Amino acid sequence: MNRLINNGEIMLKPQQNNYRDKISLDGIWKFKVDTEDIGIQNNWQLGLSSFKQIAVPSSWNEIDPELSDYIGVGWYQSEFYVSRLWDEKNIYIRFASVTYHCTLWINGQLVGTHDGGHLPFEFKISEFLQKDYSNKIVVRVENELSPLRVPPGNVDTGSLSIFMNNLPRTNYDFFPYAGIDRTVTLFTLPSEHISDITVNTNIKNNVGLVDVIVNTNVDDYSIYAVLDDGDKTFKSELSNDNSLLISVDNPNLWSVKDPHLYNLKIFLENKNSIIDTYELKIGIRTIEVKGDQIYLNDEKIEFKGFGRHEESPITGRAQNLPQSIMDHNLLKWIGANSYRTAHYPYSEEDIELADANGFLVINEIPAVGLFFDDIKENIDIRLELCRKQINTLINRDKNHPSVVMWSVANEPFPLDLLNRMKDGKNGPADEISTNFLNTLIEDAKTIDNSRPVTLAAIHGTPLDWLENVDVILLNRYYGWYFDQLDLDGAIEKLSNELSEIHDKTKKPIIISEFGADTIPGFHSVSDELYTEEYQLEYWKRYLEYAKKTDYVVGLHAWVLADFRTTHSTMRIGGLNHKGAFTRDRKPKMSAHYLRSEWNN
Ligand code: GCB
Repeated sequence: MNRLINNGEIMLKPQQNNYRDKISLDGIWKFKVDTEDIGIQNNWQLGLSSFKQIAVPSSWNEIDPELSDYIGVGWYQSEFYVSRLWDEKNIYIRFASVTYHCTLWINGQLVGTHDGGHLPFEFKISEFLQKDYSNKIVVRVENELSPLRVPPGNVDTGSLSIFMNNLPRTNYDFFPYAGIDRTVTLFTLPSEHISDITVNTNIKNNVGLVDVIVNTNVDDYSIYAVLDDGDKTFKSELSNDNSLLISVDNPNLWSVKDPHLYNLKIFLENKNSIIDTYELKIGIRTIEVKGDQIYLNDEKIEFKGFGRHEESPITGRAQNLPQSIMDHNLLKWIGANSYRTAHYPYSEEDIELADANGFLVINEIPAVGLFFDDIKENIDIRLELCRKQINTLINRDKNHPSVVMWSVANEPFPLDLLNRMKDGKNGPADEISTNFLNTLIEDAKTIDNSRPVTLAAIHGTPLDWLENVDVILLNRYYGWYFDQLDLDGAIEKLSNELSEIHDKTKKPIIISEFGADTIPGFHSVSDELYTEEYQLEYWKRYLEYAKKTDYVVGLHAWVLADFRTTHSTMRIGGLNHKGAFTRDRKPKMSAHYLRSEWNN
């Protein structure tokens, strides 16, 4: 059986140039649900005899009322021809994301499998293809919730979900959409090619230093790079090893106000002729943590923005470029400069938009709902999945200037969570969970030592877990889940807690979530939960507190827009209503308030 090309280390995003080609397989595919999971034994991999239509990419739960809550097995089928021009080429297929488990057959032959959503994977398929006839592609997708997956579901102990009584039983607060949810691409590579590029930038005495590491599958080669921004061109020396340096005098730095991008083109040569090229957009910038502050290009930076969800009606969690652009426009409108990819990696296009729009992105793996009240073997399974996700995410996004931080988890649940929450104590953690999180932090720093690493911590998180992060992210709901309607008391508790954490850690703090469910159109002249007035007042208090607290270097309101989650008594209409915008992106009162504050 073909295997994944490499374990977590994905290839460069497909592109079209003189040496490479690509075609999209997106469109309307055949689709069949397999509630009894009988497809394999009945040879559905050879072709579906009956079917409905489905869009690729999409989340099947949003487009078929019968499948709204269905997260079992679904089968996809399509057909494609490969042009004669590709005859001698190495041909690959790339899925930008399939949630959660994917099995691929081409012309009835098993090509390979992959686990985990939100990140790309590829298979080499040249040997499975036929000439003069179309090629049949069949994909089995399965999204069952399991405590042994990341993110986990159907968990019985050690987390909040048992009290939420939610359905489907995720261990997290968003809907577990299923399907081929991002684009599917066929692409070719020259047999001798550039396999990876890593760009790091630095600034010394007004010279931008662009360090480029180029990996190839060739033994004897030379490489060089050309950087340009339309106005000026900078070229590296020719090199016979894998590193290049380009110096840029008076560089146009990448910043929030002026997200200047350069085009970097790498040339691979063998015996003086070019055999491959690859282009990417880069920004020259630095990001550093010094003391309890964060610096972009040596200037203190304050994060203003949101935790988002990459979802909307009709497309669910699937790639939706108009929605991405709209969300970026709303972030600009409201005066935000930053967002976190809560709680999974977003599409590559979304991050490209952030590069172009000057947003500071905290990029998170799908490690949400992690719990440790379990046997060591199971915890280790989840650890390995998270490690692979970090590896893949960093490989995918390491060259984006907008990505300024890696988040290795959202709200891992410490043992004894509920008691910790009740008394607000963050006493010591057990060794297993601490080692787990330290391994993830260490991995991220080893793969990429140019960016700060963090995790988003729930109320009651042990301080031991924050020892190795560079920036502390705190999700806090004083005034909503705690101290409802008592915003004075809420802010006092927030301030006391953060001051204690800061005293002990001396690190920068970002309040990475704070919010109140708000039903659009609910109003009251007196304090009332769920009203637009309460959300506005709640966010106002947090903003006022942060303004006067130097070590709070950022606020990410939860959440940009209302989003679909699981059914529970906590979630009216199956939605989390903490958005500044409704799910169809209409502003609530508080959106106008944030806009006036953040544009000031
Ligand atoms: C959190 C979670 C987020 C939830 C949010 C809420 O702490 O990180 O996923 O949606 O709270 O609204 O309860």
